[in-house]
Amino acid sequence: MDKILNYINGELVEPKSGNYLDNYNPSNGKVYSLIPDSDKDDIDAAVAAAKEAFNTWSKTPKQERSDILMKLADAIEKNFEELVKAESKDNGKPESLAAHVDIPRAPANIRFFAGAILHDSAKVHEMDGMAINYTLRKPLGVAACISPWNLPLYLLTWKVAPALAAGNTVVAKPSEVTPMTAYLFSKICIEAGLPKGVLNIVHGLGSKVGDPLTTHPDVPVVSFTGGTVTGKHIASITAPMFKKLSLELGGKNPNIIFDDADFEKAVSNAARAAFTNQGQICLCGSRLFVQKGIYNKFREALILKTKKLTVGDPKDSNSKLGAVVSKEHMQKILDKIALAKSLGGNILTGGEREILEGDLKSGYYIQPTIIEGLDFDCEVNQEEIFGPVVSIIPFDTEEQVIEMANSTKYGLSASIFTENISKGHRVAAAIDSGVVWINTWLLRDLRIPFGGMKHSGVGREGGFKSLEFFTEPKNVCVKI
Ligand code: TXE
Repeated sequence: MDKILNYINGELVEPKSGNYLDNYNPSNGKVYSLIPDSDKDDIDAAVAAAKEAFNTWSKTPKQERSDILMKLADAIEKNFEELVKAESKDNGKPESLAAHVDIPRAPANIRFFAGAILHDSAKVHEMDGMAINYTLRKPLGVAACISPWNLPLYLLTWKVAPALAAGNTVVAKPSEVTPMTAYLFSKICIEAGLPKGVLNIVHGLGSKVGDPLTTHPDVPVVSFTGGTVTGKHIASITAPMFKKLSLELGGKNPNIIFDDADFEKAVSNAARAAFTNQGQICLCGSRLFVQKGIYNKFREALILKTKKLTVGDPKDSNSKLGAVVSKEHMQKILDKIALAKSLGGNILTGGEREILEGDLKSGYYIQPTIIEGLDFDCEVNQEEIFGPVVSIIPFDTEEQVIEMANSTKYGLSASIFTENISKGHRVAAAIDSGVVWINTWLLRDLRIPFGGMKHSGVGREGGFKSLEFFTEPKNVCVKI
């Protein structure tokens, strides 16, 4: 059985305790590899290696850092097929999705920041001929990058790339639920000649590895993407240590369809927003508000479209949905569907575990599910489900839908579908969320600041914001 190893100081090493955890393949529910059950000792070794490497890496010229990162991106592409299969096997998602989204995005992230670091610039503030102020930006030191299981390599590189480009060294902790692509990435780093200690990857359980990492005195900065509860915990333990913190957390994102929307575009985006990656993207549109004039027609079109989405073997290119990430997560989603029913929700399609044949019969598959008839403020419409489940809610007026859209504690993203430009802009401005799309969903420009309001997070990453986050500004005032 494959044994995943930690990547510390340029080498692949066993956890110091010698202990391992089982790694499951969600498509068939079977254990297929072992994950290091690392602890504080492994984190201490990784932070020490990163601290030592910082002395050289932070002083390495930007062009050289950029060249090394570009090589890393090329090396990911050389291993594309292997990474696609590994991401799908570890996470349950269709290989076709990994091949179109997750894996291509990893080298894109790295190249973006390898380029951005060469084109960064600083402002000068002149004081009426008396003085000039300028701001130097210095890397912070050892950065902790903690990433989740839904887009494993994509989100790992989204954090690691800007941290390294800006001159920090990194200790990364991938999710214990999906460690395989991070392990392959560590082999790729060795192959591409990344200097030792610059990036270290320690595998293992959330709190057992995460707490020693986030509270380590030699780690001044923490970038975390994951659940809101974990984010709250990390904030509570790192704030008294005055660490720099970025939190990308959950979402309960509204997708708002007005009567005057381009109907076909709105239906297909609503299905995409609800079910892509089995609904396991923090940006998924899980609350679907449809204006009453088109409600019935829209509902029927969405049901039809959803019924055509094949749940199946992630290896099969016809499968639009694969397995959800774990048995526990599957149960959590099924419990939420049961709760929806108990609250009076009507299941328009789906609602059940999907049992596939043969070797896949113990896999964690759930039918894409549409629920109607729930109050906008009930638990199911307020709490994140993070599965292939969408709740459809009719509305009358613009004011009413804004109020319902803003009723949750989250504020990550929103989509609005209307052909009325003024209305689109007006509603976008009124929705409490960090990202708003008009007439589309999940169109990402890597230059824009990305992140959420309210309980969806703290801080923004993306583009030069990420480079700012992973550096400390120092203002210099020169009297002239
Ligand atoms: O996430 P966790 P879970 C949401 C989604 C999901 C819920 C819980 O609703 O159902 O969160 O998922 C690491 N110190 N999202 O429990 O635990 C953990 O090992 C440091 C939204 O799987 O937050 C993993 O690497 N790190 C989300 C990472 O945190 C700790 C994506 C995320 O896991 C830690 C995933 C600790 N004490 C889930 N405890 C998004 N925003 O996209 C755990 N971790």
